[in-house]
Amino acid sequence: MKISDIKVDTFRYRTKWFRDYEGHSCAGAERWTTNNMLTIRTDEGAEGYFFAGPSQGVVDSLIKPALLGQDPFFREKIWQRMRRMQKLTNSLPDMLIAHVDCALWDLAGRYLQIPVYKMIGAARTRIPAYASINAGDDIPGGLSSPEDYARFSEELVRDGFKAIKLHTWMSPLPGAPDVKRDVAACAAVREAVGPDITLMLDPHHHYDRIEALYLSREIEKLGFLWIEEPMNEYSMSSYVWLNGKLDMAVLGPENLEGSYQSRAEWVTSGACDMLRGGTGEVGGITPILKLIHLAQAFNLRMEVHGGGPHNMHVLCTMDNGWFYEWGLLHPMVERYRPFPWQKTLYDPIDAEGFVQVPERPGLGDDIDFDYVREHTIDEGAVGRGAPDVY
Ligand code: XYH
Ligand code: MG
Repeated sequence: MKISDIKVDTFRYRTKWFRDYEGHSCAGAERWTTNNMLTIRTDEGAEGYFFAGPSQGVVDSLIKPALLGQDPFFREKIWQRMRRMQKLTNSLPDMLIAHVDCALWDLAGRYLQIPVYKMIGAARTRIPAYASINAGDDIPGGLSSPEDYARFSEELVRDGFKAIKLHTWMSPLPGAPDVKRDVAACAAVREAVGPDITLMLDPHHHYDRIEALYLSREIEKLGFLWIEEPMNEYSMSSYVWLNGKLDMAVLGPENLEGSYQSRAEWVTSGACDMLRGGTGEVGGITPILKLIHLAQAFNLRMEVHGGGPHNMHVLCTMDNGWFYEWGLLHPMVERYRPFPWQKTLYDPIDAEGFVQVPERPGLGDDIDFDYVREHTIDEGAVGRGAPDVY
């Protein structure tokens, strides 16, 4: 079987999410935006899909020359080929490689009629989820104060969550960031939900060492499980420094480039107690499996960043990570609804706060192909793609 075509459908949908200029997800008035459906097809008619994929221009100029005519089961060969191509182009970041890799896993699972997690080797079918609260804002009734965070956390506990992670106020929001305000939000949430709910913090990502240490020590007193990305992750020695001063776990790196190789350096340098990386940031399912195994070799927990089908499947192949990240969540955006291009919600949480992996073949996304067809627009009108709100 050979890869015979790679296509991108850009389609419109309505959403209450947008991104500020630093890239953070924000809630606001409903508006139109666009998303891409990447389809990889073979000469035998097998197909695999991924959403938020690259534009057709990148596919035509970079992905097609590397993939057309290849056996789609040679995922490792294809992944290493794309990785090598990165050296001489800036149009192929790890996130784009991830989209191609995930579509290839989806294709293989659909062709073999087996869910991806079983194709890899299953460890579990249910995962405890944490509610991942969106970054703060200045919207009354939104996430504009510690009290807002407290009220919203109580709602999330009523929804079934046993664990909650806060993203606090970030630049470019006026007045942000502010470590004291972050601590106030964390204290208000702890007070509201009590001692039995697991709490984590993912604050502004560009604090300096002193701010990061102060914030970490304060939330350590509040019984938080981990601090995530309080400083720029390119400075690994800052994280070695911070980690050496805390009892609480430092989780990272989330957004660092370099996939499993840069993360291996964090592990051997003692920059984190728990490893981080999402299927998207590290370049796909193929490389994240290497990271999960690396973490296992060092007796480390690995907390996968983000939700969605691709992350759910890898989480079900591992026993060295706690949580599925359910988010992002905001009090003014309806919760637990599928995206318009999905017929059913991929990851409903049950009364015990768990999500269950779907048994459909491949990545198991219940795609509404009619919706995509009816809302497809011309290439050239391509926007920034779907917000990362899984
Ligand atoms: O808003 O900066 C942010 C967060 O970083 C968010 O986008 C992201 O999904 C995350 O870090 N989750 O853990
Ligand atoms: Mg994070």
